[in-house]
Amino acid sequence: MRLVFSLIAYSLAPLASHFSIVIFLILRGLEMDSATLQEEIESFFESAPPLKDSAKITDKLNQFIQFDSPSLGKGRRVVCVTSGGTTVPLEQRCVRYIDNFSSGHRGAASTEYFIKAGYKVIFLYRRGTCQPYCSSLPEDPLLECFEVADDSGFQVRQSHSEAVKGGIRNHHAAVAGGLLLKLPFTTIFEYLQMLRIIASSMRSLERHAMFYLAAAVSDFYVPWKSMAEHKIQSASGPLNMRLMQVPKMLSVLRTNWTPMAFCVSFKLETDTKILLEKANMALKKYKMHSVVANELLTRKEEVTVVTGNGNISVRRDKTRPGSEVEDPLVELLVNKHSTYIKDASLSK
Ligand code: PAZ
Repeated sequence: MRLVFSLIAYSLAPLASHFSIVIFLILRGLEMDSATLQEEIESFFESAPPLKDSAKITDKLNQFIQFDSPSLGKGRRVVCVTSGGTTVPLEQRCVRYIDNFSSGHRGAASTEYFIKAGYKVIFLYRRGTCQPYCSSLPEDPLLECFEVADDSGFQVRQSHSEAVKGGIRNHHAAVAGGLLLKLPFTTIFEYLQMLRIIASSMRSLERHAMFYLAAAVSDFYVPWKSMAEHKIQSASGPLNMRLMQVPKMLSVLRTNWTPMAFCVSFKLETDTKILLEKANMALKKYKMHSVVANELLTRKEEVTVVTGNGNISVRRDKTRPGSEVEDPLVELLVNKHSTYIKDASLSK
């Protein structure tokens, strides 16, 4: 018997050393990957133009997060909703830029549903995109909603009075009640610097923090230092430009910036054949709690929430006029967030 064991052990020995080499190489590869990512991230932030008013933004965030009126009670949940697309400037004194498509509707509508569900929302949005409580207003609210009453004043047109009153009332209640903080960005540099500041302010909230990352974030950028200062001249012929890859901040957000927060990212594709596969990859690679997969043309009708426990299809309720897919989507994610918070208290 002993001989049999010895023979088995003897024959497995080379295999075991082979396995340990393979495991060693995988771990070493992962270590090097994360070291390279860390370097890329540092170099991105070091070379980015400094964020204007970063001290003011930090103060606003701290006040917003700390403020809880006694009637609201302690332990309120805070979600950071990102919305709209980031731009990539091609010149330092920017005339031309690359843009990422997003109207900001998803972020603005979701913000309203999160506030309804009792969350405080940090709305990190692209300047000029859709805003919460404005969906019933016409495209140019100032010019279309008001009319001159007499020489000394103007008034709301009857046709828009309900939309204007409702929008102003709800927006004021959310801001004055300490439930909504709006922070605008334009470029990829501003967006990522602000996201990092927000994450560090939300760190202390631990599991009560949520990220709902609906913004369309650039994958490629021109590093600030290698960017032309002045407007690029067309007289010199076709333009050759090397774009660097934007380092994937989702994994540092999850593992370093706010490791306890509940993180939901979005994946947009135009080819439905690869959508779920790409969303699954993002779920695993960036350790997201959920990834919302959506296709460009149907994004307002349905989305698929990809989780470690399977996929959930979420659709707009077509029987209700004016219903939005963000309504059941936010409801589902709020429930998942509650389970995530409860799981922690059960394991204590
Ligand atoms: O802003 P919007 O309502 O027009 O569109 C929302 C969206 C498609 C930008 C969003 O749902 C999304 O998928 N954001 C992530 C995009 C990406 O894959 O980078």
